[in-house]
Amino acid sequence: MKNTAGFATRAIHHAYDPMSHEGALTPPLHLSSTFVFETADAGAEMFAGAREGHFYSRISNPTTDLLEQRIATLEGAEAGLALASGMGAISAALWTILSPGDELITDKTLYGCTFAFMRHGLAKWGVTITHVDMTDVQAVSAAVSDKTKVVYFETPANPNMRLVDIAGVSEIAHTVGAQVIVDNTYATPYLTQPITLGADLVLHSATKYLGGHGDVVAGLLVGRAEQIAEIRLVGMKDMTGSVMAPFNAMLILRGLKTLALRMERHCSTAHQVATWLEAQPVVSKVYYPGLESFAQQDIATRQMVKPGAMIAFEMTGGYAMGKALMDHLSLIMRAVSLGDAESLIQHPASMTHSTYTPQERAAHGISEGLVRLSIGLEDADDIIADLGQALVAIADKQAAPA
Ligand code: 4LM
Repeated sequence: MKNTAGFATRAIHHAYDPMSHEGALTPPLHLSSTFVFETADAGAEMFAGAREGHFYSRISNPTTDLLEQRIATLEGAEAGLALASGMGAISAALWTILSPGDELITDKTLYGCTFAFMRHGLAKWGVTITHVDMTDVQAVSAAVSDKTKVVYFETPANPNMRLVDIAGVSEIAHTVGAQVIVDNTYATPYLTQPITLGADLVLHSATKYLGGHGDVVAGLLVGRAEQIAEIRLVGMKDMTGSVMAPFNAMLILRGLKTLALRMERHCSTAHQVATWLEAQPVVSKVYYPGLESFAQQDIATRQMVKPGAMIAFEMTGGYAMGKALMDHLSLIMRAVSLGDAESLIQHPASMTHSTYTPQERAAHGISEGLVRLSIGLEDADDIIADLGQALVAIADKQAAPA
């Protein structure tokens, strides 16, 4: 298969020839933890990096290797690395790159555990963490200096859907020699490929859309081959041991085969639900990059093929109303995580972003009343009907005499 094949074709076929595997259509699952050396010298050469091949599954494994090649081609990167979780990818990469005294500049909005890892983890080891509003490229320009080693952000950002101009911020970061790391979990490579826009490293919580079925926790990282090799041997092998299990790699390889199809459906349903939500009088604000009302629509059209399937919204009755809505839903599941076939709803301030203090949430633009909705693969009419019946139930309760 040619490397110029389309996204869906590469997601299904890239780097695998059944005829080299007894004709098996589906890539075999290699559970072996260790691999036999042909001779003692061959083993020594592998340890010295002078000979290619697998020798221990904390370093590499044929099943995870195939997944690493697939995610690299889908992101337009030289190489990929499979890790135990999204947090494993983040910590392995940052611990490899940063040293005490370095500065990491990051956006104000980050997934709660990423924020906690930086604030309570990296800072403890002498790394300066500077939060900047990266929706403002000028603010990034004013913040970077020769101490800045890494510029890190999510786009769209979890949970409030703020977008960061990947090309603009990358250009600024590179003027001071800093590396740009983008968490592409919300967009997936189907919608945005940050490497092609100037980013140096791209990571995923593969737990989400890439796996796609809510049955695996996993992380992926892509970038230049030399740097990925360093993160494999330092951040993954020695510092964190955050290795993806081969079985999980197989589940993600299966998920990737339908990524293009699923994203098309996720996006078209999300557009319908966001439009419906915006028309409800008790919904005061909807954050979805596909809506005319979305403040950064220009960036969305520039760097996203479609606006994705994550929606955040606020209600006129604040969190009390949001909670009542969540408790009256029957199809949409109350759960954290995202990107699954099932639509999921959660409250960032008390759940995924409870790692921030209330003061930090206020300073970082994460409002207490925000509700987050991950649109699944159910029929759009059924998702809307579930939200509609919950709104009616809340209104009935409010109208009922005490
Ligand atoms: C959630 N998120 O939001 P692992 N990067 C982003 C994420 O949303 C997450 C991670 C990294 C949620 C989990 C409960 C943008 C996770 C971390 O969970 O370590 O695979 O990924 O609901």
